[in-house]
Amino acid sequence: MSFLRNLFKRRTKEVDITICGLASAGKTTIVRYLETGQFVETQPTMGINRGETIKVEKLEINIFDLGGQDDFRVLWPEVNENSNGVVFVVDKHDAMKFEEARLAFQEIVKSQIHEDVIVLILLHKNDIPGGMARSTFIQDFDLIDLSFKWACYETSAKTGENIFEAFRWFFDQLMEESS
Ligand SMILES: Nc1nc2c(ncn2[C@@H]2O[C@H](COP(=O)(O)OP(=O)(O)OP(=O)(O)O)[C@@H](O)[C@H]2O)c(=O)[nH]1
Ligand SMILES: [Mg+2]
Repeated sequence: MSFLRNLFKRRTKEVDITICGLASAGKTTIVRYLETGQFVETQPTMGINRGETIKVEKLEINIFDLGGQDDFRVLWPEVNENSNGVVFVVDKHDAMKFEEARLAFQEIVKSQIHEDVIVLILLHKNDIPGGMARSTFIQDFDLIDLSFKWACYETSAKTGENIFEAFRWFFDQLMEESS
């Protein structure tokens, strides 16, 4: 019996995650950083980009990197509906598009994901000085009222700041959820 239990314990679990956010927020750059451990120049994502499957302990993580341009946002609901975790990326310096980002985020949490989905919000491009402060962002983005398991990190794919910490938290939650 314990042999069987060990056998099952060792089996990997496959999870799907999506990376959403407005165009140019930095989604693909973050995915490439996760894959290569360094900053890589990217092209805008046309539609959906299926990234590499990342293996973390017992998890096999399929990454769906979504194009943020207006035309591609119609594709988000279907992918989000099947995902175990959502990463939402916001360019902390793009004040003009902040409201648009907030509405896109609200749409996801209100109608595109089921209740046990893990939500990671990245206030991104933190290597550039200034931009929205994390505490203001948490308030203005209505994160406090969120009924999901969530966390918000300030990140940079130029310096790698907090990328490991943010995804460590995210993958830990996904592991807990799927064990
Ligand atoms: N300074 C700085 N620039 C970044 C960072 N991350 C991404 N960028 C830049 O932001 C621009 C857009 O990056 P992408 O990763 O292609 O953005 P995206 O969110 O995937 O955009 P779409 O695919 O169009 O939705 C590129 O010029 C990146 O080099 C960062 O942490 N710091
Ligand atoms: Mg992209």
